[in-house]
Amino acid sequence: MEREFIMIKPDGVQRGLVGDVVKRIENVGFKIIGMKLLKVSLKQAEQHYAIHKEQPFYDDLLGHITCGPVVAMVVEGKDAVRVTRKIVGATNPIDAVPGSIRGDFALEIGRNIIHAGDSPENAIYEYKIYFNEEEFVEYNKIDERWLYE
Ligand code: IDP
Ligand code: MG
Repeated sequence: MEREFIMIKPDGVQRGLVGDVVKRIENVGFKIIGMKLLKVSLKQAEQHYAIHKEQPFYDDLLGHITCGPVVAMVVEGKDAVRVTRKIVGATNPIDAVPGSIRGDFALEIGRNIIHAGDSPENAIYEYKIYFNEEEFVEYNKIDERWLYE
Protein backbone atom coordinates (compact mmCIF):
# COMPACT_ATOMS: atom_id res chain seq x y z
CA MET A 1 0.00 0.00 0.00
CA GLU A 2 1.17 3.48 -0.84
CA ARG A 3 1.58 6.24 1.73
CA GLU A 4 0.62 9.87 1.22
CA PHE A 5 1.52 12.90 3.33
CA ILE A 6 -1.24 15.46 3.84
CA MET A 7 -1.21 18.73 5.74
CA ILE A 8 -4.19 20.95 6.50
CA LYS A 9 -2.57 24.38 6.33
CA PRO A 10 -3.14 27.17 8.91
CA ASP A 11 -5.93 28.69 6.78
CA GLY A 12 -7.76 25.36 6.77
CA VAL A 13 -7.44 24.97 10.54
CA GLN A 14 -8.49 28.59 11.24
CA ARG A 15 -11.50 28.26 8.95
CA GLY A 16 -12.70 25.17 10.77
CA LEU A 17 -12.22 22.82 7.83
CA VAL A 18 -10.28 20.02 9.55
CA GLY A 19 -13.34 17.79 9.76
CA ASP A 20 -14.40 18.41 6.16
CA VAL A 21 -10.95 17.58 4.84
CA VAL A 22 -10.47 14.47 6.97
CA LYS A 23 -13.95 13.28 6.00
CA ARG A 24 -13.09 13.40 2.29
CA ILE A 25 -9.88 11.48 2.85
CA GLU A 26 -11.69 8.87 4.94
CA ASN A 27 -14.62 8.65 2.52
CA VAL A 28 -12.50 7.29 -0.31
CA GLY A 29 -11.24 4.52 1.98
CA PHE A 30 -7.77 5.63 3.02
CA LYS A 31 -6.46 4.50 6.38
CA ILE A 32 -5.05 7.20 8.64
CA ILE A 33 -1.85 5.84 10.22
CA GLY A 34 -0.50 9.10 11.66
CA MET A 35 -2.10 12.41 12.61
CA LYS A 36 -1.05 15.39 14.70
CA LEU A 37 -1.73 19.07 15.34
CA LEU A 38 1.48 21.08 15.40
CA LYS A 39 3.01 24.43 14.67
CA VAL A 40 5.52 24.11 11.83
CA SER A 41 8.97 25.50 12.72
CA LEU A 42 10.92 27.60 10.24
CA LYS A 43 13.42 24.75 9.90
CA GLN A 44 10.66 22.24 9.09
CA ALA A 45 9.09 24.68 6.61
CA GLU A 46 12.43 25.18 4.82
CA GLN A 47 12.88 21.41 4.50
CA HIS A 48 9.29 20.88 3.40
CA TYR A 49 9.37 23.55 0.70
CA ALA A 50 13.05 23.22 -0.31
CA ILE A 51 12.07 22.62 -3.96
CA HIS A 52 10.43 26.07 -4.05
CA LYS A 53 13.44 27.94 -2.65
CA GLU A 54 14.00 29.95 -5.82
CA GLN A 55 10.33 30.86 -6.32
CA PRO A 56 9.15 34.44 -5.80
CA PHE A 57 6.42 33.18 -3.45
CA TYR A 58 8.85 31.20 -1.23
CA ASP A 59 8.98 33.70 1.65
CA ASP A 60 5.18 34.06 1.71
CA LEU A 61 4.88 30.27 1.66
CA LEU A 62 7.17 29.89 4.69
CA GLY A 63 5.41 32.75 6.46
CA HIS A 64 2.02 31.19 5.93
CA ILE A 65 2.81 27.57 6.79
CA THR A 66 4.46 28.66 10.08
CA CYS A 67 1.78 31.21 11.09
CA GLY A 68 -0.49 28.90 13.07
CA PRO A 69 -1.33 25.30 13.81
CA VAL A 70 -1.58 22.74 11.03
CA VAL A 71 -2.83 19.17 10.98
CA ALA A 72 -0.30 16.71 9.53
CA MET A 73 -1.48 13.28 8.43
CA VAL A 74 -0.10 10.17 6.82
CA VAL A 75 -2.58 7.90 5.07
CA GLU A 76 -2.23 4.53 3.42
CA GLY A 77 -4.12 3.05 0.52
CA LYS A 78 -4.09 1.99 -3.11
CA ASP A 79 -2.67 4.77 -5.31
CA ALA A 80 -2.85 7.06 -2.27
CA VAL A 81 -0.82 9.87 -3.88
CA ARG A 82 -2.67 10.08 -7.19
CA VAL A 83 -6.08 9.73 -5.59
CA THR A 84 -5.34 12.29 -2.87
CA ARG A 85 -4.09 14.82 -5.41
CA LYS A 86 -7.42 14.43 -7.23
CA ILE A 87 -9.40 14.91 -4.02
CA VAL A 88 -7.27 17.98 -3.23
CA GLY A 89 -7.61 19.58 -6.69
CA ALA A 90 -5.44 21.95 -8.72
CA THR A 91 -2.91 24.19 -6.95
CA ASN A 92 -4.76 27.36 -7.93
CA PRO A 93 -8.33 27.14 -6.58
CA ILE A 94 -9.56 28.94 -9.71
CA ASP A 95 -8.59 25.84 -11.68
CA ALA A 96 -9.71 23.34 -9.04
CA VAL A 97 -12.94 21.66 -10.06
CA PRO A 98 -16.04 21.76 -7.84
CA GLY A 99 -16.04 18.64 -5.69
CA SER A 100 -12.32 18.93 -4.97
CA ILE A 101 -11.21 20.38 -1.62
CA ARG A 102 -9.61 23.45 -3.15
CA GLY A 103 -12.47 23.86 -5.63
CA ASP A 104 -15.03 23.78 -2.85
CA PHE A 105 -13.28 25.70 -0.08
CA ALA A 106 -10.65 28.07 -1.47
CA LEU A 107 -10.22 31.14 -3.68
CA GLU A 108 -6.53 32.02 -3.67
CA ILE A 109 -3.39 30.05 -4.48
CA GLY A 110 -1.60 31.10 -1.28
CA ARG A 111 -4.62 30.12 0.85
CA ASN A 112 -5.48 26.78 -0.73
CA ILE A 113 -6.26 24.91 2.52
CA ILE A 114 -4.21 21.79 2.07
CA HIS A 115 -0.87 20.32 1.10
CA ALA A 116 -0.43 16.82 -0.33
CA GLY A 117 2.74 15.13 -1.58
CA ASP A 118 2.96 15.03 -5.39
CA SER A 119 4.80 11.68 -5.67
CA PRO A 120 5.31 8.65 -3.40
CA GLU A 121 8.99 9.63 -2.98
CA ASN A 122 8.18 13.23 -2.06
CA ALA A 123 5.47 12.07 0.34
CA ILE A 124 8.06 10.00 2.24
CA TYR A 125 10.56 12.88 2.23
CA GLU A 126 7.86 15.17 3.64
CA TYR A 127 6.37 12.92 6.31
CA LYS A 128 9.86 12.23 7.69
CA ILE A 129 10.09 15.94 8.52
CA TYR A 130 7.08 15.63 10.83
CA PHE A 131 6.85 11.98 11.93
CA ASN A 132 9.09 9.23 13.26
CA GLU A 133 8.31 5.78 11.88
CA GLU A 134 7.45 4.58 15.44
CA GLU A 135 4.58 7.08 15.59
CA PHE A 136 2.64 5.31 12.86
CA VAL A 137 -0.12 2.96 13.99
CA GLU A 138 -0.57 -0.18 11.91
CA TYR A 139 -4.01 -1.79 12.13
CA ASN A 140 -6.64 -3.44 9.99
CA LYS A 141 -9.68 -1.40 9.04
CA ILE A 142 -12.99 -3.26 9.02
CA ASP A 143 -13.93 -2.12 5.50
CA GLU A 144 -10.74 -3.32 3.83
CA ARG A 145 -12.21 -6.48 2.33
CA TRP A 146 -15.02 -4.43 0.82
CA LEU A 147 -12.72 -1.72 -0.54
CA TYR A 148 -10.15 -3.95 -2.19
CA GLU A 149 -10.81 -6.80 -4.59
P1 IDP B 1 0.77 22.00 -4.64
O1 IDP B 1 0.50 22.45 -3.23
O2 IDP B 1 -0.48 21.84 -5.44
O3 IDP B 1 1.66 20.77 -4.71
P2 IDP B 1 3.12 23.53 -5.47
O4 IDP B 1 3.42 23.94 -6.86
O5 IDP B 1 3.95 22.42 -4.88
O6 IDP B 1 1.57 23.20 -5.37
O7 IDP B 1 3.28 24.82 -4.56
C1 IDP B 1 3.28 24.73 -3.15
C2 IDP B 1 2.37 25.79 -2.60
O8 IDP B 1 2.92 27.07 -2.89
C3 IDP B 1 0.97 25.82 -3.19
O9 IDP B 1 0.07 24.94 -2.54
C4 IDP B 1 0.57 27.25 -3.04
O10 IDP B 1 0.00 27.51 -1.75
C5 IDP B 1 1.88 27.99 -3.16
N1 IDP B 1 2.07 28.52 -4.51
C6 IDP B 1 2.36 27.79 -5.62
N2 IDP B 1 2.46 28.59 -6.71
C7 IDP B 1 2.24 29.85 -6.26
C8 IDP B 1 2.20 31.13 -6.90
O11 IDP B 1 2.40 31.27 -8.10
N3 IDP B 1 1.93 32.21 -6.09
C9 IDP B 1 1.71 32.09 -4.75
N4 IDP B 1 1.73 30.91 -4.11
C10 IDP B 1 1.99 29.80 -4.85
MG1 MG C 1 3.63 20.54 -4.20
